[in-house]
Amino acid sequence: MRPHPAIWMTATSLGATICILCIAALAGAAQDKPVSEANPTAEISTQPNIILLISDDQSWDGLSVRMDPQNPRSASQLVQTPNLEKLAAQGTRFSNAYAPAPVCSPTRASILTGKSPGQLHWTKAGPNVRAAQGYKLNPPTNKQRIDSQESTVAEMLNRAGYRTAHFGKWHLNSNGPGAHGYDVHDGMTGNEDAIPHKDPNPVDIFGMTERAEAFIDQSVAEKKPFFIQMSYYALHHPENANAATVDKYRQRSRRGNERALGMAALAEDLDTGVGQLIDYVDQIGLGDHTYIIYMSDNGGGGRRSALRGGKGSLWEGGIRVPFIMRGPGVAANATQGTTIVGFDLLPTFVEMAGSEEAIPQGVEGGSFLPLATGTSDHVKRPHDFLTFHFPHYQTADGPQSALIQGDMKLVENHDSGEILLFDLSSDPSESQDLSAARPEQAAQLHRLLRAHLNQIKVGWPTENPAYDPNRPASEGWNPNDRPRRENQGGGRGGRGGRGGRGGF
Ligand SMILES: [Ca+2]
Repeated sequence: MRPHPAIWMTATSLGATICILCIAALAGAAQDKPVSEANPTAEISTQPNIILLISDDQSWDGLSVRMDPQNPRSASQLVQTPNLEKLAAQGTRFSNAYAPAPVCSPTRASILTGKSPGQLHWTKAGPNVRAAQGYKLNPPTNKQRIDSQESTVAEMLNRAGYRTAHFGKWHLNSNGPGAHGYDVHDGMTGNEDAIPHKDPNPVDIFGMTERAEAFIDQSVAEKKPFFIQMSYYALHHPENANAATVDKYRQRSRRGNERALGMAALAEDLDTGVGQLIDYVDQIGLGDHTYIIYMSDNGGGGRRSALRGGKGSLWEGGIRVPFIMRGPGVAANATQGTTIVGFDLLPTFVEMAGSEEAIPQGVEGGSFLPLATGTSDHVKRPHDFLTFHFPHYQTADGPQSALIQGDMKLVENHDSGEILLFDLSSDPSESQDLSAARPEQAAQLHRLLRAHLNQIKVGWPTENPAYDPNRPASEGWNPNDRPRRENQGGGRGGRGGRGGRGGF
């Protein structure tokens, strides 16, 4: 049973009072002032704390929380995530939240800068294909570097007075988190750094929690607001899941293979670690004063997914992700259907911090804080649509671009030249292409997509002069990242490869 929001409010208010009294007692002793006269706001920053929790490769329907309460397929039947159920009861879930990219690093670079991966020219996580590998199109250059002149969200919060930390997977090269505004961090880590962490600390979930708690303690001691980004390695390396959790899922599922059981178990281990951190925040009385946001870096997908496609494609399964937040003024047990995207986080956090600093030029996102607190029904961005650009071969669909405006989504498959149109409000699994029935709308959205991508100067895939349609493309360039032509990842949605499940 989910806790009633009112009960939680009472509990955290009590915790907050106790904590404030503790801090005030210390301060009061120093100032020789009765505790009752101490002003709590003088002891705890008036700026709220922000904790961003990012899971890795977790599907929109990969939690036991329904991301869309009206859609029973929007939650996993197998995985149990009781702490995220609690977070959803305490806060607002966003049913239509998108990762900026269908793969890891581009999403992370986008969150950091507020700009889309297409604009950053960082659109692929793993190695790019080359002309010699025989694909029809050559992908554009993939930068894989954050320019030092980019103003990151951590730098902006830092300048607004925050202590900032990054724990877990960085995966962005560029001299590590310390070079981009994070005061405390784990270094220039990647997926491989999770491998040594096994039961009882699978993929460092609980180690990350401990370091975050220590960072919170230090921030409280320094009387500074904090921003923590928890970039979990989970669900990578499911073989590292705690043995007891795997046993539980072996009992729950008779048909799952070891990898599937490991992933389900690791999702629950992650939920446990997330729950411990949130509980700590509440126990020390910062619950009312801290925004907590949970999302995934890209979709997962799979044969039983409610959405079409998966990681490495711009179908909903690749980019639509779980997204839950709670915090001061955020409605409890609420659902928000307005579309948001990962590059909205920078302007959102800057607004949360009350920063006066101007949003950097080129930022494509807007703050969704007014949406979460019910003071507006839309996100104020430079444009009233979102674009996605993945000009690479990773799944059977090949290079794609997409645009979402309102309920409508347009997908362009560059290899085949197909243009597809979907109404996501009635067809979230993208099973019904409306482009033939609504050619004018498809043409108009396609023009909008192309014009915007040209405006932000994305790299386009180009014709491969060495392409021979009678010779199959080589798939040996990366065993973890090759297209999987055999997959039908879309469930009801039909075609849509699932994409590489390896290191990216
Ligand atoms: Ca990922």
